[in-house]
This record gives sequence, structure tokens and C-alpha cells, in this order.
Amino acid sequence: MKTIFTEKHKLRNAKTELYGGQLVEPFERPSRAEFIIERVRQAGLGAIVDPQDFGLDPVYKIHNTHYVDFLQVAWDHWKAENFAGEAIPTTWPARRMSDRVPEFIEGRLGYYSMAVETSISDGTWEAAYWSAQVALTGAAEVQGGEKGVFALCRPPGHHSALDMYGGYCFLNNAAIAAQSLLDNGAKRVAVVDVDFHHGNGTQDIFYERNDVLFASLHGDPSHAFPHFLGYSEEKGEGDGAGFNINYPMKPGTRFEEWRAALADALDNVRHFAPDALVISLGVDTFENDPISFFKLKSEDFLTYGADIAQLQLPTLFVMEGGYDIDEIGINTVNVLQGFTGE
Ligand code: SP5
Ligand code: ZN
Repeated sequence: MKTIFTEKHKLRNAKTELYGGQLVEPFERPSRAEFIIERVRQAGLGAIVDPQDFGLDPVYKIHNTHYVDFLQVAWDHWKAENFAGEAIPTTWPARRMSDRVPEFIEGRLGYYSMAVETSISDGTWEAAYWSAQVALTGAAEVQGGEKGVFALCRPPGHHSALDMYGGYCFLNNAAIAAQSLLDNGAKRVAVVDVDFHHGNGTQDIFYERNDVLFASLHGDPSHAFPHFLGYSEEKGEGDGAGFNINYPMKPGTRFEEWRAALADALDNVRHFAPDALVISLGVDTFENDPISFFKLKSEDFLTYGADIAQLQLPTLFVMEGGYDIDEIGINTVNVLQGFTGE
């Protein structure tokens, strides 16, 4: 299996995350991708390929221009204010407030964010741009006839929506890739999100559409980030009614139960009969993940990779979360090796 990867991910290197009332080193850090690519090499998974540059047009199919413009200048505007730390919002348009976009950077950060842990820092935009290009290159490889491709995206994407960042995500790489598959010949695409967290951005983006089936397995939002989306009664609207499927699961969920939810999701994919499958691949379902509460073991990742392969669909794996740095390479590559069966 080919891996699409660029060292440009390192440009995303924020120093601070607001966690438990303190500024800590971000969980979403450059070493994550370094450990994954090291394991890809060690396991002999296949060729490691640089992304092509598809420009911003495919990004604008998913995100609006005023949001993308904001991402490109946010750090410069923040820096111009001579604040001591990284760009972190402090105020939001909560219930019954105005939806106007403020001019001052603190107001803009609040307007465009869905969570505060994700500091914006120098290089964030460039890394996010290339992360989307990694996903787009993966989509092109899948359409070129590859059975399975690994887009080693960093930063991740599934919490990002039309005009919204947060949850360590800026551009929704999986959604951008799914749309590109559709724009280049696929009639239907399924996105299955196996990251521990609900893929709120991807759900939101495709909620009223029937050409993309979205299924997400995740920690019950009543107990887990992003807290405000991901309940089972969210099934899609309008043309999209019935094309959004959520599997929220309780703290302490083990592989047996998780695997049964995956089997149901994959049954729905089979019934949908898509031309291609995108897997939002987060390995924060691991038992030792520092911010999550599922109990998957390393060998379980191999097992479910093989379950996904049973669909026999052209499949693009898009990297999302996973924060246990020691095992992130093993767990991620286990899914891919389970898929290829090698
Ligand atoms: C892509 C991805 O996995 N994003 C996740 C972002 C989660 N950020 C908020 C984490 C808050 C965790 N609180 C957990 C308390 C555990 N004791
Ligand atoms: Zn996650």
C-alpha cells in the first residue's frame, strides 16, 4: 500500500493546548506523524510518495472562502497585536447572540472556532494546506486504480466544517478527498469514521446529501469531545435523510462491542454500494490513549483492518487522531496491514 506523506506537517507545531485549565504541550504534535512514518518504513508497507499540489479549488468545494482567507492570515493578525502567547479564542457567538463576523482577531477566532484547545501558531496554515493535498493525492491514487492508499495527513481534519476549526483540525481532509472522488467520476462515496471522537465536521458537511454516506463510531458525546454532535438520532436531513449514521458508545467500551458497531456500519456501506470508501482513521480508540475511553488493544487494529477489506472497495485511509505516541505507529500500520492481508 502506498503512503502519501510530506515533512511539511512539521510546520504545525503549536506549543500550547488549553487542557484541564492549564496550557500544556499539545497532544496533537509532530512526533505523531514521525512515529507513524517510521513504522510504515519498518513494516515495509510500500512506497512513500510526496503529495501533488492541487491548489485551493478542491478545498473551496468544502470550505467557504471567508474561512479559508481567515486561516491564511489569522496568525499574522494575532502577531500584529503583540500578544505573548499563541492565538486562542476567548469569546463565542453563543445562544441568542449576533452572527456577524467581527473585525478584531479575538472576535474572528471565536467566530470560526468550535473548541479552544487548538491554538493557531506560525506555520499552521501551510501545514493544514499540505495535509489537504496529501488527502487529495491519495484520492487521485485510488482513482488511478490503487486498492488501498494511506494519506498520512497531519494536522487531522474531521472536526473541521464549512467555516469552523477546532479539535486540532483546520481543513476537513477526508471530506475534501471524498468530494474530489465524486468530482472525478465516483457516483457515491462512503466515509466511515473510526476515530474515537465523533466526526462532527464531516457529518455537518454532508448532512443534507445522499451521494455521501457518513457513519461514525465514537465516544458518546454526552461524555466525550466534541460534546455537541454525534448522537444516534442525527440521521441526516432533506435529501440526506438516512445517510448519516452515528454509533456513540459508552466509557470503557471494548473491542467486541466496537467491532459489532463497525460490522453494522460496514453493512450499511455495502447496501449503499459506493464506488469508493474513505476511512477517517484515528487510533485514539486504543486502551492507553491519554484523552479517550475505549479499550482497543493493538491486535484489534489488525482485525478491524481485515474487516474493512471484506467490502472489497477502493479505499482511502485518511489519518485523523491518536495520541499514545509509543504505540501510534504500530496501531495505525496494523489497520493498514490488516486491510492488505500481508
Ligand atoms: C482529531 C482528534 O482526535 N481531535 C480530538 C480533539 C480533542 N480535544 C479535546 C480533548 C479534551 C479531552 N478531555 C478528556 C479528559 C480525559 N480525562
Ligand atoms: Zn480523535
